[in-house]
Amino acid sequence: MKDVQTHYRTCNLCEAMCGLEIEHTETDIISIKGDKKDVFSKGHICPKAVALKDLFHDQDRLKTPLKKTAKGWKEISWKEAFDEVAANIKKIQKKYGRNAVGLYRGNPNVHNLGLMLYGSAFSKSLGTQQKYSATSVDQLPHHIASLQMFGHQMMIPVPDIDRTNYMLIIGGNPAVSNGSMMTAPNFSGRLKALQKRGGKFVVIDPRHTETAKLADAHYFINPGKDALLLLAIIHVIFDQQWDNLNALVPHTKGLDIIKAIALDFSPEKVAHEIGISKNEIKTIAKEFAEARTAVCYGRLGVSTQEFGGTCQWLINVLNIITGNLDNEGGALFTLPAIDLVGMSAATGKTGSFNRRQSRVNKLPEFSGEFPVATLADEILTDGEGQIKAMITIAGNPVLSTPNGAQLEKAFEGLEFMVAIDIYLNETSKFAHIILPSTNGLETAHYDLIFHQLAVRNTTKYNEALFRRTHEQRHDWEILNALTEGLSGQKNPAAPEHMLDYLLQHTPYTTKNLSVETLKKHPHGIDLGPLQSCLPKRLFTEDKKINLAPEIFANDIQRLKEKRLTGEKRNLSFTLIGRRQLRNNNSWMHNAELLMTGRERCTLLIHPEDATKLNLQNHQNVAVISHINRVEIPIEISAEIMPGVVSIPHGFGHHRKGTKMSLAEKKAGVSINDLTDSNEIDTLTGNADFSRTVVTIQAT
Ligand SMILES: Nc1nc2c(c(=O)[nH]1)N[C@H]1C(S)=C(S)[C@@H](COP(=O)(O)OP(=O)(O)OC[C@H]3O[C@@H](n4cnc5c(=O)[nH]c(N)nc54)[C@H](O)[C@@H]3O)O[C@H]1N2
Ligand SMILES: Nc1nc2c(c(=O)[nH]1)N[C@H]1C(S)=C(S)[C@@H](COP(=O)(O)OP(=O)(O)OC[C@H]3O[C@@H](n4cnc5c(=O)[nH]c(N)nc54)[C@H](O)[C@@H]3O)O[C@H]1N2
Ligand code: SF4
Ligand SMILES: [Mo]
Repeated sequence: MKDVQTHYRTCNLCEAMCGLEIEHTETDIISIKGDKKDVFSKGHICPKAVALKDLFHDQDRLKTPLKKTAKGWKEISWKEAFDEVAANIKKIQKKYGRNAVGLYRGNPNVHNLGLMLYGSAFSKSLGTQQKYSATSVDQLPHHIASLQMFGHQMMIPVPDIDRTNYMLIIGGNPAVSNGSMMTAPNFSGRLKALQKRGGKFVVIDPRHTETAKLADAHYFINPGKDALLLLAIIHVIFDQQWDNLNALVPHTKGLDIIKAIALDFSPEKVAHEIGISKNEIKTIAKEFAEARTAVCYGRLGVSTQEFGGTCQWLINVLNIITGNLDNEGGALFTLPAIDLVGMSAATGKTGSFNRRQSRVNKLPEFSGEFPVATLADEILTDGEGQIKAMITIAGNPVLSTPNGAQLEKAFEGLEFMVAIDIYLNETSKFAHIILPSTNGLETAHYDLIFHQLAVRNTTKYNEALFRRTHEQRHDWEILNALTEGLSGQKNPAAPEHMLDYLLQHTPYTTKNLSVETLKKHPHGIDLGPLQSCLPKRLFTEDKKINLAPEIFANDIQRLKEKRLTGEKRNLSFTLIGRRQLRNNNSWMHNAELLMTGRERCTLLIHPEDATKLNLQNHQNVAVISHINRVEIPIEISAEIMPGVVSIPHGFGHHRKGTKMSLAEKKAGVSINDLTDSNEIDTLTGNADFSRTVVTIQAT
């Protein structure tokens, strides 16, 4: 028997930061369990963590650079790969200008210390304005609301779930997603504890989700109508004079403006559109206002919709006018050991919005990026500034961004593409060179971003479990080599040294935090519950919270116009997505442990709708949007509201030329072959995944 050791680390898969206890030998994983001593997660894990073993041992995982040739993929040396990438990028930028190279960064970037630390130097070495990321199919509205109201894009209020008396969850399904923009390992356990101490939580969702099943109340809502619901709740609160800003009174402005705006949105006026009765809306408003402490939390379902920006603004407004912002049991701000907000603000960098517009569709820039919904247009539309080469880093936009088929067409025509990715998948297959990095277990881990969003301040660092082989490279080594190839300069420091430097500037000056200290605490160090920090941590110029930023106040006109035009409905359905416990966006469908059991890529449809269309459970149907058509089996369930259907995102692995053998066998279809890249929240540029109209036909 080989030497068995135990390694403790944080799971890098989702935002929950669960501590893991991994038994292993020098080369193999024996078991993966929750780390009961983890100061934050206290032993909680989900099935995905156990699949880290499958990911690690996956035969399809790439380890050496690949080059596309006429005879197929060829393994090449790292030196050859780096040289060739740098030469091609330089050639294209010389010929067409710097903006001819596009960059897309996917979700795992924010879970990866190396990509976080070396990403911006690499991006600078490209010098392009054509930058994109998964932010604009996700949380972009949160950042813009924070930038406008609190003066910093990363000042994201975090629900104080462990102390609140009432939580209103809109468009989030944390029982499955484990929470997002809110790091709270064992989210469901925390919700149950809330109920146990006499509190209540309420869910607003077009589907009776796994979270709704635990809730004290659940209301179906017509997709995309959340801005109206929030305005109606705010209307009732002002109308009944339940508003009370408490300690924030001297630190806010714009109260009269938001009051005047809400005046037009009484429950009587808007309830029929929302699909929640006026009395129910009044009940929600009353419960929220009367609770000793309350917090509203809105996630992906309200961010990726036509008025996503407005929704996130109004959620903050609701928390503020009921005196719950910056208050125990309401929404609080974190103070992480590495205080990215404070550090960036000290150098004058608080974020940016709409400094420039995208070339083709004139969409607003955010933090140096354009909305990814317009990426294909920027590649396919001729003219100065057209993208001729692409770099993707840990992203699979073919499956994860709207109108994936259009993006495939765009990628196909590129002069050069490079993918930094661990798989040959639906996106990386278009690359001329693939640069595969090490796996999560082969790299050191520190959550720079998720400590920033956590419901408690903790800090934790883990070394790599397995040493990389000589043929492999870490993500940070790849970025560093490419940066050097492009700019002649590389970062002399290793990630651990950079981390140490950041820890030296910690606000926890008495804790003696350093990488060395953290190594001695493999279960993490607790830094205490979130605390009130305003007005000290307001970064607006006048040091006031802006309750009615101009861009949002003006957007109300668009909301009103939209209401007047209305929508025609004729045996058509609104298509929404759904997350499943054993998926992680598009990239974990090759893990055996997660792919057992019945078919998961199905179209959920309400029994009444199925009867109307004369459909039987599990039969195949064609789902048709004005963009495309897919075929998929149906699952009849009263869990979804009538008039709405749902397909999980991240499937569609039938495309030719990939190397993910298990995923290909359970291919499913991609919801983003149906979604339209022109359907966006025009204010923020975020993708709108709650407006896709489809018809359904038996096949
Ligand atoms: N219709 C619809 N579309 C959606 C959503 C939805 O709900 N509905 N959700 C959206 C959301 S919230 C998100 S975040 C996006 C995600 O969008 P993306 O980030 O574009 O997609 P992922 O599926 O996360 O792809 C991650 C890629 O990174 C690779 N990878 C994994 N780990 C590593 C690593 O350590 N290093 C490197 N170099 N590569 C790695 C994987 O192989 C995969 O190719 O999808 C969005 N798209
Ligand atoms: N198991 C698993 N966990 C994950 C992921 C995963 O793929 N799988 N992905 C991770 C990522 S990248 C993210 S961003 C988070 C997302 O975390 P969540 O936001 O919690 O994830 P979703 O399950 O997409 O929840 C969105 C909810 O919004 C609902 N919804 C859709 N349209 C509307 C609407 O118009 N109004 C309202 N009120 N609701 C609507 C949907 O029915 C769904 O229940 O999850 C993370 N965790
Ligand atoms: S909930 Fe997220 S962080 Fe926790 S074990 Fe599952 S995938 Fe990992
Ligand atoms: Mo996401």
